[in-house]
Amino acid sequence: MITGVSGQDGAYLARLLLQKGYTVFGLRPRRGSDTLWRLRELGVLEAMELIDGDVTDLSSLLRAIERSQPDEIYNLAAQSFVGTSWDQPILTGGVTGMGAVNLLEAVRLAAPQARFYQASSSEMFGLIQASRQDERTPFYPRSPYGAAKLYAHWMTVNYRESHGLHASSGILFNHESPLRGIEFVTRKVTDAVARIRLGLQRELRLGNVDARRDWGYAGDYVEAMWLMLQQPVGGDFVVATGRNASVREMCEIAFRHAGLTLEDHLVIDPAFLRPAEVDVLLGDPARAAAVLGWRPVTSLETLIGMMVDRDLERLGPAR
Ligand code: G4F
Repeated sequence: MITGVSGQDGAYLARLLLQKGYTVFGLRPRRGSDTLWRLRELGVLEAMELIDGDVTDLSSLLRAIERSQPDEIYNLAAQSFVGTSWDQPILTGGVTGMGAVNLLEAVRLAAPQARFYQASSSEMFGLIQASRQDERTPFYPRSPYGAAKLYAHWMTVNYRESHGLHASSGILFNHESPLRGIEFVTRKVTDAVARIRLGLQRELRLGNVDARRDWGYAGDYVEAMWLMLQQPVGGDFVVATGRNASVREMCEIAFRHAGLTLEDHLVIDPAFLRPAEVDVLLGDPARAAAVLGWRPVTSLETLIGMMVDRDLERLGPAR
């Protein structure tokens, strides 16, 4: 059972589990407009079962567990846009923080044998306390989102230690793909590059282009989630590439891929600056490599190239 199944990671994870022969149930909150396009794009929508429910509603979680009788539960549901979390801190706390606790409580009550995955985030490191962040690095969240994720992370650890749940926390660094939402910087850039290439747009307006992120490919990262639940006991794992780049460098890769020059189009717009910034993230995935045998395979250049190509396809005349 996957919560947040209509998001980027939910779609890739659903595909991975279906390929492995799993029966996949996805929890679907009845909010907003069409959120199923990613599942359609990967061709997995018809192969899985959606259950109406929401991580903010414990009764719906208990019902979903009763319906799906899950062996593995992946909690990917969140208000996951960091920028929005300053405007909606209470909603973010409710969905991203308490939502995880509702699900842990539902698992404890109704499916204590099930294995549980919590989508933790490198945003919890925030104002970094070590130049490379691993499972032992102290946390210092810098956004309401990071603080909510940290609560959910520690509650996952607590349910493992207090109630003996097989509960794991994947501390994933930024991970992107052609299915990334347009509100995140990589997809905003690759969509803009495609529009500029096709003569549909002239400018790309960004905030802090000096921020550095350790960017990987979401398709690689869902493998790590699955591997965590195949271990004899639950644990915490950093999932990252071990290499970072600035937003500006990532933009240069995207523009170069399309035969364009960044300087001709970039406009720095203070409207996209955040009240507090996470300046640098750089993960150390050594434990995931040693224990899970997991390694990232997709470079930033390949990833960004793939995203630009897909956006050109989406927007191009042959659409
Ligand atoms: O793409 P972003 O919005 O991702 P951010 O804030 O790092 O968060 C993502 O990764 C986390 C893992 O570390 C996840 F937990 C979280 O859910 C999400 O997936 O921004 C990346 C960087 C930031 O420093 C931001 O200030 O890009 C900078 N940036 C500069 N201009 C911009 C923009 N970000 C966005 N979204 N839009 C801009 O115009």
